[in-house]
Order: sequence, then structure tokens, then C-alpha cells
Amino acid sequence: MTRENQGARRFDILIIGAGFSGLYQLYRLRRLGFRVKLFDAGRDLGGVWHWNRYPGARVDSHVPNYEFSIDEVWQDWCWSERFPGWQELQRYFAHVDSKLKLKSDIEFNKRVTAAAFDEEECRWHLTCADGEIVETQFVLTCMGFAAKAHIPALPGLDRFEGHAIHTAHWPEAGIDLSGKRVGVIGTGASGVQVIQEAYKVAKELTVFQRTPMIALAMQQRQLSRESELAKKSSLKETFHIRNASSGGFHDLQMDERRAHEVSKVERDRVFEEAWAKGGFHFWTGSFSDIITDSRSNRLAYDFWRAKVHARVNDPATAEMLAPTEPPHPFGAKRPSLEQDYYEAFNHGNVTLVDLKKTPITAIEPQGVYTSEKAFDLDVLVLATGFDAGTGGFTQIDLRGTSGRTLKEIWQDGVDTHLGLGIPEFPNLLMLYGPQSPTAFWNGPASAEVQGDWVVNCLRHLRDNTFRRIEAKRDAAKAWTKHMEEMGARTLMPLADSWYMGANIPGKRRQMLFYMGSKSYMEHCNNSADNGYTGFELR
Ligand code: N01
Repeated sequence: MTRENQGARRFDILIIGAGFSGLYQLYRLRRLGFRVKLFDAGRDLGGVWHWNRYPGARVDSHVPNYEFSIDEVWQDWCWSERFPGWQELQRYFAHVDSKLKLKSDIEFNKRVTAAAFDEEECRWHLTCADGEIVETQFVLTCMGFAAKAHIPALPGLDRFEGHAIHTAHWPEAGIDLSGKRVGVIGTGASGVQVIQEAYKVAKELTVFQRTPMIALAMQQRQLSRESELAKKSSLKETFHIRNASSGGFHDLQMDERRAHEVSKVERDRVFEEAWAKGGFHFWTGSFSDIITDSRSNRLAYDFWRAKVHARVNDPATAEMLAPTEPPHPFGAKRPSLEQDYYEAFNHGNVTLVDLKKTPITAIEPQGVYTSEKAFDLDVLVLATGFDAGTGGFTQIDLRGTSGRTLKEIWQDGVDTHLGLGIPEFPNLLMLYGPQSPTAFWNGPASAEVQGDWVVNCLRHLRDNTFRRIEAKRDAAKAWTKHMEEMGARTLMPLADSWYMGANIPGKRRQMLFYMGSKSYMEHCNNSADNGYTGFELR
């Protein structure tokens, strides 16, 4: 023990992050008798649902897919909406805690800023923002994929005299947009949701769009307590199907035919049916070749485009929102779900600016300047996304056995074994991290299914008196290669998406998430069944 660490608190397992994955780990590991503690930088439970409280923030995975399958949690919980908003999700997390009593082992406002592995002691030393150093044998990162906001380097942003705010940094007290001149940069899922709310109250709303979002109909519904209670008798089966599915939804089934090979009438019938179901049905619940075959993909895009044009009054605006030529293959960027996003552009107080034609040249104290004109603003919302997958890790001074930081190592590309372990970083296991299905896996399902694998692994290590687990370099290289090959069989690499790390200037372009949680878990289970192949245990 080094001198400065004398008296440091010591744990078997330290979990970072109090979202679905972190809470599930705490729930399971505590019951197995591990000395486990959870740290979270926020003030309360929820992970992304603690931070993302901008107007309109709501989940894009419909319930009951989006909840824990733990009996004591679901039995007396009823949702009020099919796609719940952030306030209801925060209430859900409070309910989870009231049932599982997790908070007694959670410390909030506890941001981990640095971590170094001590090879001699076979233990991690973690430094927190408040100066405390703790020691732990294992670290479980449960930080989600969106732990680091992306704030683009817009010239003059710091000089803006109004309120400039990233969607993930929205203050708990809220920001009143009523009667204000509001600008929104970014039309991803966060931008779409803010825009839908802001146009109803703002004096003027200016939407700065770089790439049009291919937004799908949410088909939101209110849920009555009676209908929720009626589902309870089949919920166990629903969760079972969900956790065994590829993607973590109990009710998203693909049509195995090729979209471009069936008749137009039949194709439209399938598309309409998926559209009416709402949510991701049109993306991952219609024809299975949409994301692999450009002909089928184009047919889906054209169907979507016609839907949008039917709702937007001004044809030029409709063309900006849903251009004749797709900005990228449909679904190769995450589609967001909308309720009245397109109708917003029929209102006189809303202006759509095409940043590809008239880019932002500067942010001035009074507002945003494009190459064409100035827009005076009171509030500038940065709905500009996240350094997804890796940003949560690289913002920590995380040093493994070589002393190099993970940030330095990942500059040349991410290599992990199964998205669970990183060479040079022993006893650190990732949940919902890069190179696992994360972006293509419903969060609570992943928390439980991938989560059970991690719990079983930790139990295996303890039962067999192993002190150390580390991903092997050749296994990690092979996993990256496998992911690239899988990605290349799809249209995913053709879009500049956060799936590819391509939304962050300078970030290495690579397939960051594994497509298909079912085959992913087969790889993980094969490894475990054969003595954790690809990992070194000692
Ligand atoms: O971020 P994004 P997000 N100048 O990266 C634009 C989940 N989520 O926070 O496409 C101008 O998707 C950028 O433009 P372009 C969900 O998985 C879920 O919206 O790069 N514009 C894009 O339009 C989602 O996919 C929910 O050309 C700039 C936007 O900012 C993920 O989080 C709700 C720019 C960023 O879109 C991320 O969504 C919210 C610049 N310099 C989020 N830089 C739900 O559950 C970036 N942009 C519903």
C-alpha cells in the first residue's frame, strides 16, 4: 500500500454508474456476498435518465420491454405511457430502490476521475473528484454509451450572452423556453424531442439542421392502470422472450423475405403494418434485408419520405426534411421517434436552416451567424450528441498494466474481447460498453443478460480462487476483425454515425457496436463454457 492510500476504503467490486446495468450488478453481486459499492457522478439514480431531463426527453423503447424483469420490481409497477418520459423514468428508478434498497450501497456525487492498476497488489486504485482514493479488486464500468456529451468547437460559443446548453446538461430547475427566441443545433433523437416541445411555447424556434433525421412515428399511447394490471399474468413470459431475443424486444419480429422481391402491394402492406405499430418496428421489425441490401433500403426510405411529405405543408421545407436522395442509408444512423416533429415545421414561428448549404460561421454574443444571415437568440440548445461508447472511458485517466492511458491506446482504435475486457486492463469488465451490442440492445435486457454473464464470471473467479482476469490481445484483435467483417455485410459503414465513431471529429472510424445480441451472447457463453477462452485467468 502506498502512503497516500493508507486507510483507503477497500472493496471487492466497485461499480461505476447507477443506470440499469450498474443497479443490476449491485442487486445481484450484493446477494452473492461480495463487498460491493456503486459510485455515480450524479445526484440520484437513473444514469441517462438522471442527466437527460430536457423538455420532451423520453425513451424510444416501448414498455414493458424497458424495465427490469425482477419480480418484486415489476409486480406493483404500472406505466402510464407506452414510451415513458424522463419524469416517469425517474419515478421508476425510485420505485426500484424502494423495492431493492440499493441506495444503501450507492454513493452519489462521486465522479471517478482516475484509475490505475497496481500489478503487485492485483488491485485498482481509483481517484474521485472529491479527492478520495479507494481500492478495489474489480471495476465494473456501467457508464452507458452516452456518458460524455459532444460539444462541437463552434467559434465564439463562449461569447454567447444568452443561455447555451447541451441537452444532457439540462439544469434540474429547468429552462423556461416560453416566449423566447430558441435555437436548436442538431436533429438527432435529442434535437427532435426538444424541437417538438419548444415550438409550442417559444416565440421563435430556429432549427439548425446538418443532416435530416429519418424520424419514425412513435405511436405513443396512454396506458390505463387496468390495462397494465391485465398484462401482469403474462409478463414473466414476455420478459423471457425479450431476454432471449436479438435486440431485447419481445415483439420485434423480422419478415425474412427481401423487401425488393415481394410485390409492391405486399411490401406496402408490411411497411404500413410496421408503421402503425410504431417505434422501432419500421426499422428492425419489417423486412430483414433493409439494413443489408441497398435496393430494399431505398424502398423503405421512399415509403418513409412519402409519409413525411404528406405532413409538411411547404414542399421546399418537406424536401429539406426528407430529401429525394437519402442523406445516408435508412437505419444506418439511429432513427429517432417523433410525435409531431414534422407538424412543427408548419408553424409560422419555426425556421429550418440547412447547415450544409449555409454553415454556421460564428456564434456571436447575440446569436448564431450562418454564411447567409444572423439569428438572434435567447437560448441555444446544443443537441449535438455524445462521444458515444468510448467517451465515458477516455475522459477518465484510466491506466492499465503498461501505464499508458486507455485514451492513448484507443486513439489507434478500440480492441476489446467481446466488449467485456480490454488487454492491459485486468479486472475491469465493461457492461453496455463499446464492441458489445449496446446501441442495438434494449438497455434493461442487456443489463440483465450481459449482466448475468459478468456476475457468473466473477463468481467463477471467486470459486476457483482466481485473482485476475485479463482479455488476451490476440482475442481482442480477432473480435475487432470479426466486428468489422460483420459490419461490412451491412449498410452501417456508409453513414457518418455515432455507431461508427464518425460523429466526433478526429475519432477513429470503426464499427463500435455489435449487431445481434443473440449471436453475441453465443460468443460470450462459448467463451465461459470453455474456461473463458480469450481471457487469461490466474
Ligand atoms: O445525438 P446524435 P442525440 N454542427 O448524435 C448534429 C440516444 N437518445 O443526442 O448528423 C451542426 O444522434 C448532428 O448532425 P450530423 C439515441 O440512441 C435516445 O440526438 O452529424 N450540427 C446530429 O443531427 C440517439 O441516437 C433518446 O450531421 C452538429 C446531432 O447534432 C443517441 O442517444 C433520446 C454538429 C446529434 O445527433 C444520440 O442522440 C435522446 C455541428 N458541429 C437520445 N455536431 C430516446 O430514447 C453534431 N451535430 C428517444
